[in-house]
Amino acid sequence: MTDTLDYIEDTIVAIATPAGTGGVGVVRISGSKTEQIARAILGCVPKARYATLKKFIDPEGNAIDSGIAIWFPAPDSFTGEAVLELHGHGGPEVMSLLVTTAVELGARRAIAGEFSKRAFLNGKLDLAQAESIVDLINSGSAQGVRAAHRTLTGVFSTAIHDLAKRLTELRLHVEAAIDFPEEEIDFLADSYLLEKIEDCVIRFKELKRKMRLGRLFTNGVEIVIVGSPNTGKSSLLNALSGEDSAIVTEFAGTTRDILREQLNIDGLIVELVDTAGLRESAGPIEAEGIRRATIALQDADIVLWMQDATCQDEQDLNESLPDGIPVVVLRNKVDLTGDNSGQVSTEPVVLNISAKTGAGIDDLRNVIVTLAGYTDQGEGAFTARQRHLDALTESAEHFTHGYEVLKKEKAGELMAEELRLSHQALGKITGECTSEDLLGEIFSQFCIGK
Ligand SMILES: Nc1nc2c(ncn2[C@@H]2O[C@H](COP(=O)(O)OP(=O)(O)OP(=O)(O)O)[C@@H](O)[C@H]2O)c(=O)[nH]1
Ligand SMILES: [Mg+2]
Repeated sequence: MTDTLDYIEDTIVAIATPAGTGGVGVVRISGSKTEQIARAILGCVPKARYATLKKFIDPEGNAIDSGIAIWFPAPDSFTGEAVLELHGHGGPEVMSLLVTTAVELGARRAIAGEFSKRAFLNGKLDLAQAESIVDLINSGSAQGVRAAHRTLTGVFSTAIHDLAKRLTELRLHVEAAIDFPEEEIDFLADSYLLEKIEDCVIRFKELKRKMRLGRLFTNGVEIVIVGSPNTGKSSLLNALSGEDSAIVTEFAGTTRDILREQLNIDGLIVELVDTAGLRESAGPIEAEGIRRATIALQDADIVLWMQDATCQDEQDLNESLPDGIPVVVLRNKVDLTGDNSGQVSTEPVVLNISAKTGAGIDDLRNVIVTLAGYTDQGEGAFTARQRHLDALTESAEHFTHGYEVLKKEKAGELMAEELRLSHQALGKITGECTSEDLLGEIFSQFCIGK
């Protein structure tokens, strides 16, 4: 922890608003020297948590700007340290001069995520809450914003703490029983114990379901359209996005580069990828396009396999598709065949569509939302990340293993140990049990000034 202590002694400064020009720009300073820096720049320490109009003065006594200063004495600030915010005019040069002035007065430029890391280290936020700040800022849908905000306010962390509390109670119960070795303990006749175990099993399942959904808010889903040339892949990209982004022609082999469009389907963020048509005989440029299409397929969460419904001998792409990824077969151009549009089979999922007229496209949207596992959870939804899901899975595995050894071998000690490990894995989510390396990795994804 020496690293962390050294690191937290510095006073840090950064521009908190985006780069470029704007009506207002904010410079934030946090740390033990903030009070003396405030005195130098403002001539006084402003009244705590009040917006005070002040001149901002450099060390030579020249006024840089006039604006609003807000002073947050420790520990009542975002970072838990003394913080000064200078709201000036949002020009790059003004902002840069304010930062340089703070540096001359003893602050150092903050690195990415440093303010949030301090908030975490000072117990203002747990790790899941701190991560949700990035998710909130980057969110691409209104539902995602609300879910990230719920995580920030602790809805997700409370669910984790609640489960952790139940694991502790179980562990104490099992440990208390094994403290009396002279008595023959029949754990499986202990209805209190069995009820608690059952309750945890349900909670693990429910949390996993909510976290999978939560991960959709942060990651979205990647959907790759593949198929033979000229089947209408690019037309579908245009139909789903409502934009004329991809070139569509009647010639096979039109698309070569990978094309990406971001969509928002009822709050589900989708990265839609259009690729070159897959075929054996292709020139060098198209062959490169096909190679890229094959690579794009490896990252797909869902594959849309485009077929031309007017064509009898559709080539079989099964070999090229990745294992275990849901595939939706789309029979396109049904405006020419006269077939009804919409879903025609569920196993495999097959839909009749027309990228040209838009028939069946709404059905496709519904299928995508269902396959992604996305449901509008309203008030209950929160954001989560793969890291959180991995920790929950690890925790659930220890729990299940503990229960199994209890059932098979009546081994209370082993159950207690597995419960301890299960609890410890949960702690990784909120950061009670996290290495310095992981913290570094997490906070480096933040922007500077956050
Ligand atoms: N009638 C009809 N024509 C369509 C439909 N979808 C696409 N087309 C036509 O089919 C031709 C090929 O469409 P694209 O969208 O370029 O097909 P693609 O699969 O992207 O083709 P490549 O990029 O060459 O692999 C164009 O002439 C489109 O207008 C449809 O639903 N109905
Ligand atoms: Mg195309």
